[in-house]
Amino acid sequence: SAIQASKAAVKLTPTKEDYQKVYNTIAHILDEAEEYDDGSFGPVVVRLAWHASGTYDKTTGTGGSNYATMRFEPESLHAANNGLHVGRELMEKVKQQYPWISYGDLWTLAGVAAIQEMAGPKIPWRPGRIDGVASNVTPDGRLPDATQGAQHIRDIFYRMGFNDQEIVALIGAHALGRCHSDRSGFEGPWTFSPTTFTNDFYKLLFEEKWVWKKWSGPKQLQDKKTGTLMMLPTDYVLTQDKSFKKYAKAYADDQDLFFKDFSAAFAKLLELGVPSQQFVASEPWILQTLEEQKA
Ligand code: ZEM
Repeated sequence: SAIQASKAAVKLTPTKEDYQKVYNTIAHILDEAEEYDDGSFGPVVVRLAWHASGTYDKTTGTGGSNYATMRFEPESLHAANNGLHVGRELMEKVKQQYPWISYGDLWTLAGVAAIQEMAGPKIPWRPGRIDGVASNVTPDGRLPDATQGAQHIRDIFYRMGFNDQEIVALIGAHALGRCHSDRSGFEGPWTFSPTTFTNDFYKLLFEEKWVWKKWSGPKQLQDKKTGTLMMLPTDYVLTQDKSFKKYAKAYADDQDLFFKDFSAAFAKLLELGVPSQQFVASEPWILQTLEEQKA
């Protein structure tokens, strides 16, 4: 009918329910990993959301997740982003199903879905990012270099507007996933459960004895006991720097505190550089896990 035709032509603003559908599609795709890594695309998608957001510079207001500039060269080719084509290609499938979502919203929502589906805390999230153009790409060097020390970590994360507590909470995401020698040069997982979000990263940092790995690759640490776990030099700094250590110890001792602080810091990270008037909701939403929706 004419009414149906005109209705179809009206471009309706997507609702929270529409984004929950995208979340659900992402959640199912994360699980279709089979032979890939530890059986989940969750960790690489968390890293995609982080690298899409962590380019933010508070002084110039440039970078961040708003324009999804990692779609373009040279940002897609920056060494820090090695391997993230895996996450971007997965999200392309979702984009085809929901062409109305912006890439920035899609990638950050995927990070939220990955954390929540891997048993992590709820991450408040709302849409509003818009797609930018190639001239919006950020310069190389805005993301952290794992070979460096406390000063570098502070330089990078203070530039985004984070404090020491938030820095330590965010790096706890290394409970997830692994390093790949063909991506970063480093090798191995941080924890024994790389597809479950826990505070094990901090526990292991303090409970295990860490020794330098003897190999031809970049300097990294391994646990003395099994030799199967790893820490980056920047991870180990969290036990050496007085201020970082205070928070790392607190998160090792209190998983609830870590979940609460990680959620707040990660939600903040995902909104860096997005002008507040672009957000469609005045407050971020809490989306449900697949498990919760079964009830
Ligand atoms: Zn990471 N990270 N990261 N990180 N990261 C890797 C992997 C993952 C640093 C870093 O150089 C590396 C944060 C902070 C910092 C994740 C999440 C978050 C890898 C291995 C390196 C080298 C890449 C590879 O080889 O595939 C440094 C130096 C950081 C700060 C000082 C923050 C903040 C994160 C999120 C909140 C995740 C989930 C992974 C695992 C990716 C995967 O594919 O398994």
